Amino acid sequence: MSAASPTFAAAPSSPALERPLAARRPTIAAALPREQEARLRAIEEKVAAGERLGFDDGLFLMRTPALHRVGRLANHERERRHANRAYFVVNRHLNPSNYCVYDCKFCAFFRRADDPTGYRLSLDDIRRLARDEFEPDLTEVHIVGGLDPKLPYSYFVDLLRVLKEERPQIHLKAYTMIEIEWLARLSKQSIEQVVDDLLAAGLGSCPGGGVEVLSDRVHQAIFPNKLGPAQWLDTARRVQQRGVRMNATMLYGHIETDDELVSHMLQIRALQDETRGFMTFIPLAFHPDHTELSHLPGPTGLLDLRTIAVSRLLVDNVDHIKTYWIMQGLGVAQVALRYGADDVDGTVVDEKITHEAGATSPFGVTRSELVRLIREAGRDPWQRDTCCTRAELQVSP
Ligand code: V47
Repeated sequence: MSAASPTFAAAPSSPALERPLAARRPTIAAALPREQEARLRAIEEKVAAGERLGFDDGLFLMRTPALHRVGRLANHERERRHANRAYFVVNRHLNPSNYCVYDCKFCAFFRRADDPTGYRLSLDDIRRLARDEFEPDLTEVHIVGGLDPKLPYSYFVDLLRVLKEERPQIHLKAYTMIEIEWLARLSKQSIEQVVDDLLAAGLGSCPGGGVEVLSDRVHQAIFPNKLGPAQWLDTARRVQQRGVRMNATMLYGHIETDDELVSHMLQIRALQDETRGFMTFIPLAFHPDHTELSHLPGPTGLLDLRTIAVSRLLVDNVDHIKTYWIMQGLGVAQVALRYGADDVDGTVVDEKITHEAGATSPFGVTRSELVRLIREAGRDPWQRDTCCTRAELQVSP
């Protein structure tokens, strides 16, 4: 089912698609000049006193050479909230179609309408998949796909219904704000009506993808046709007010600046103050292969760890920080559990979006492998349900 990756012409020359000079990353150092040392101490004291960090604090943490101190601070905060637990879920991904009307420059997964390498699963395909291929201990299906103009509104609703008919116990984490807004336009209904239809069909919660970076500049440069920051926030607010919980992601390691990442985290934090509907915050590491941004190097392991740590410290009102091992790699994910992350997503199975863009991580791991990796990192593996309302220690793999 997985289609061959498309190739793109030579890297675009537009300055908007380059990394800005302001995005240069610091080198790592243990000792700091006196003024910076005082600044970091002040932040450490704020965290110890339970005081909220601000924009300037976040920017300092994104730039200080003392990365490992930032990690230690985030780890302290993570252990205060979750002790030695590392949560995971037994899940799999389902991408119903890769045809998409949008053409985001960071995406290698989508296909244009006339591309023979595209695919579209029928509802019968999905029923067969659920019947024959879903693992017996699966608790969550993560559903996200392209905005395929050939699929009617009823398909998106019936897809949930079919899965619930086959496997009623499984939680359906389905459709990003991009899809929800598309479905509202497609059906000429309000966001609220769409959410009600999806809930009636079996929607459990929404995944956090599609937000990318909440910055008008980045929006214009790399995903101008898709929802921008204001519309994404408005849609998320309305979906949460309808009673649906969701995650929030942040795509980093492309053309964004540190200011834009910090601003993104604070915008999610501000919405969470209002709605309390976000379950998990998930930094997503950009993979450049076969995208229109393939001239960019993508993030390093150090940026992965820094982004996790700063997320833990800034997004103080979202309970969980997830290291998405598919994108960050299993090795970084293990270290991230000591840099602020308390969740390692899941078994995943059949991941396509990142692998189309050159990911070298496995397509999924078994539950016992995930348990082993968590234990090796010195954490206690706690299997959870999607909304983390139930979690239990895994005594044996
Ligand atoms: O929306 C697309 C991103 C997202 C690339 O909610 C890319 O629990 C890196 O949102 N390199 C899909 N990232 C994945 C996602 C997700 C993953 C795990 C858990 C949850 C959750 C959500 O991946 C897309 C987009 O933001 N993406 N292309 C790329 N080349």
